Amino acid sequence: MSDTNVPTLAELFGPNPPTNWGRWGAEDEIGTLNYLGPKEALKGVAEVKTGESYTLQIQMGWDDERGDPVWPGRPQIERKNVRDAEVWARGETGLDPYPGGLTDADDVATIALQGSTQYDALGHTWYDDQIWNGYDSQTTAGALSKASILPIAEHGIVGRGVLIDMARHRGKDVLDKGETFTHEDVLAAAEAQGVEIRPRDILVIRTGFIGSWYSRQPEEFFADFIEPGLTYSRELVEWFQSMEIANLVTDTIANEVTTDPESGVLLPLHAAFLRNLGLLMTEMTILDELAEVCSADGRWSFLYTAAPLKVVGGTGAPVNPVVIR
Ligand code: UVW
Repeated sequence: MSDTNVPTLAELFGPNPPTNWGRWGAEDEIGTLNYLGPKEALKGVAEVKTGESYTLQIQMGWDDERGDPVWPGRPQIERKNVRDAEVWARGETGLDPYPGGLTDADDVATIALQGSTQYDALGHTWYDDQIWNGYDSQTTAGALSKASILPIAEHGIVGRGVLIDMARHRGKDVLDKGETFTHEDVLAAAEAQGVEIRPRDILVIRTGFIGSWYSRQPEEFFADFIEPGLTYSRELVEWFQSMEIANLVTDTIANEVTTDPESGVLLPLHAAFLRNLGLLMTEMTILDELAEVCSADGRWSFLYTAAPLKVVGGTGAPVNPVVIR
């Protein structure tokens, strides 16, 4: 026990926690993405019936005053034009006019790579000095030399996605702050929706929380900050492992209830999933429109594709997943 009476992650998980270390070799950096090959891509394609497509990324730089719903302490995106009609007119581009008269607008942005809809690198979070697959946590210093977002981005993510609308299942637009659910709740919601969660699926879970950012005041959204989400248990981690779930996608900033209500540990599933299972995590998607159309025709499975940016050494990367139904 630490002096706060909150157990360490190792204490919480107990002896021999579920792990996939070594499963894909000592050099692996993509974890459960190994589950997604051509066969799984075709299982996703088989779900396409009408060809409609939906994007799951939130807008970057939605509102200058309120900003985007980033994890407390992370900076907002700062985007600014370096060339546009006015800059050209003032002669401040530092360039000669382009031969032929072409004129352009150009901009630069400073962004937190974890500050929008994003894939986490497997080396993003750890405990006890080891990241995914047993690599030393010192490999994260300066830039991730192991288990960065790059190999995930080089691979891309394509497979059968299934949406579980936990908010709708509980008769709400948005789950409450700190409201938890388990894999058994997910299975019950799937049954109620009439959809099967299959091995190697990309599991997409809607809470309504990110969507609610756009109609709530930031002070209220972040007050006593605790998101709704999955809550840790060994059985839950074993279920994800035995189902070979390839990717967990949610519409919350951190994919799980922020603080485990029983132990007080912050984000234990980040440790159990990213570090121990090598399970891909995708955060801050917006799922409200997708949930509406799935609910309207009762089809909750689809082709899911995503291509996070190829950031060398990155702890994560922004992404705009595309779902095709
Ligand atoms: C933290 O890193 C705290 O959370 P996330 O993975 O949601 O970015």
